[in-house]
Amino acid sequence: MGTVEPQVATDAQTQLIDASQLVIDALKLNGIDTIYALPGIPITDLTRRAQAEGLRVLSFRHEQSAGYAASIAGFLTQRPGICLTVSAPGFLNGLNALAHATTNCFPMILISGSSEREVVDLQQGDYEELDQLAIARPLAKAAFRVLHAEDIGVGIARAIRAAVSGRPGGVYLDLPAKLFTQAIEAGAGRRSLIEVVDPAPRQIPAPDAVKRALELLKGARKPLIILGKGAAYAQADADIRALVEKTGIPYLPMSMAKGLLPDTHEQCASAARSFALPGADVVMLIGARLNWLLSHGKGKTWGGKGAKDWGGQKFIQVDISPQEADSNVRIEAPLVGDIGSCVQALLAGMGGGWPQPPAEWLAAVAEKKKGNVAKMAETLAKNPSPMNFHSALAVVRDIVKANPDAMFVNEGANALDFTRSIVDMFKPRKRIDVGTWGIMGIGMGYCVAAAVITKQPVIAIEGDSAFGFSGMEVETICRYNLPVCIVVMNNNGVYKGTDVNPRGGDVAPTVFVKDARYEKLMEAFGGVGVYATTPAELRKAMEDAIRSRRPTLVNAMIDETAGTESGRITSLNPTAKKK
Ligand code: ADP
Ligand code: TPW
Ligand code: MG
Repeated sequence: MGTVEPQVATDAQTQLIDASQLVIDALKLNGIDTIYALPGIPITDLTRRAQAEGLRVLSFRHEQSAGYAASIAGFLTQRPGICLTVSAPGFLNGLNALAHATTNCFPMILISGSSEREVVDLQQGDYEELDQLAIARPLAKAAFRVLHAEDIGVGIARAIRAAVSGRPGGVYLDLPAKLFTQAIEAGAGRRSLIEVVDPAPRQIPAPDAVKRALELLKGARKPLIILGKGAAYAQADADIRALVEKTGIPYLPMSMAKGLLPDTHEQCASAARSFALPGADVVMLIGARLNWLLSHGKGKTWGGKGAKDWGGQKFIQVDISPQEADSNVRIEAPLVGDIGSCVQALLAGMGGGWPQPPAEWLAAVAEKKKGNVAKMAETLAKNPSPMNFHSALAVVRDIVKANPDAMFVNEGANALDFTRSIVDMFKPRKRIDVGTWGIMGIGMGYCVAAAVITKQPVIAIEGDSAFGFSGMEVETICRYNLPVCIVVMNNNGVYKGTDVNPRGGDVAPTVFVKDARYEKLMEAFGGVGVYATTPAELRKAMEDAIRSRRPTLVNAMIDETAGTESGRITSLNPTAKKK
């Protein structure tokens, strides 16, 4: 193309420091050690220089994966995950993840190079012209642009604070190409950098709010606790466990809060969810929103008479966002603060002893749970041919139980819903999945970040459709030789592989190539590919992968008739009938 990358380096003789160096130094000063990136104009050199300066620069095949990796890095570390992209198309590819981070309350900073502001604003058709700042703003918690090298320190400090303070979210930082041609006097440049002090200040709840919450809880006859991914994010694991155990209240973990206490915990009511929700009289939400994933706190799920009817539960909501309460139903006792401080205040307010919930309620939940667990055990014990979701997931369940420190990534429809209910998690922040939007495409980006951050083996249970959204990143996984074991639950399509086009010709929109050999994709880049048609083959492949820590893709052939439309959320599909 003949386009020349800007090449401005630190000039020792004239004591100048250039913009790239200032960006790198500002990130390092704030403890950021990894960048999830995809190089190109105008940030190619920045990626090289960052690497040369000791930052880990993980280079992806698509910005969306880099962005998802950054977003989950934020969730796992409480530091903003940094995604670095080129202008217009690269920025837009990363934008999906930025919006995802904001929606899921994950701290992330999308840093994108951009074109000449003067040219963009006059719409004169610059290389990759796009008004990126304006486009990012509604999808981000905050959005900033730095025009001058001396403002880089402030720009990055503001981006970090915005990402991690209060309710975390995605922040956009716009760095125009021209910025990278600037250099300023080195001493002044260094002095302009800011090491952010206390980026996510604790937020102590008000004593009267604590008292109100405890009074409501004390009077409950059928209390229930719901733990959400905000509780997992907060890293207040021991206190949360202490609170749950001290109260003796049954609890339900939301998807990414699984393992905050082991799913096998006596008080875990997951297997009795559809009994506990409508049955409860007081519900304490800890870092969980009453959004669609909790049926908005209304309707039949909650014992309401109609879809919009409130079930009559009284809610305590522990959340850092003062605006969250009353978003869907009345919150009797909002408790605003960071979860660590709130849970500590609740524990302190309880004093020495605390009345246990009425025995009838506990017995009823336990009874329901026992029945459902027994039913599930029966289903899991079957060994049908072809293999179905249950017989495959019985294997995955054993493997996770034997490797509780492994990270666990999960996306798909049936491949998601069955996995979530069958595979127990034993430790906090191990399960990372489609999140608030139920998006496909997080898979391989999450695998890379999870492996790099935790150094633990990663198990990814992927629908065959879900896998396709980020499948090319198996090259990234192989390139960095990450201990990732991908299991593609291959049922030949979206939800199932049996739809038929009534007119003949093209196959139905939900159907893929039958018997596709996904494992060969992994072999193409030097990883291990396994074609598995039985639970025994699947088990061996997963055990080998975890033992060897070699990148592995197991193509698990699942009965193509086994799934249901949209998995568990068939009812949200406006026109589908349950099949
Ligand atoms: P889930 O999908 O698991 O139900 P949500 O994403 O809906 O969880 O809810 C997470 C909630 O946790 C958000 O309302 C967010 O404001 C809150 N949150 C995130 N981090 C913290 C924290 N450190 N302290 C308190 N609340 C937090
Ligand atoms: C970004 C819609 C939800 S689930 C799914 C799609 C396309 C794939 C389901 O098939 P899969 O799982 O993965 O093979 P299984 O086991 O049921 O066969 N685009 C985005 N996000 C979503 N959620 C969709 C489309 C969807
Ligand atoms: Mg499928």
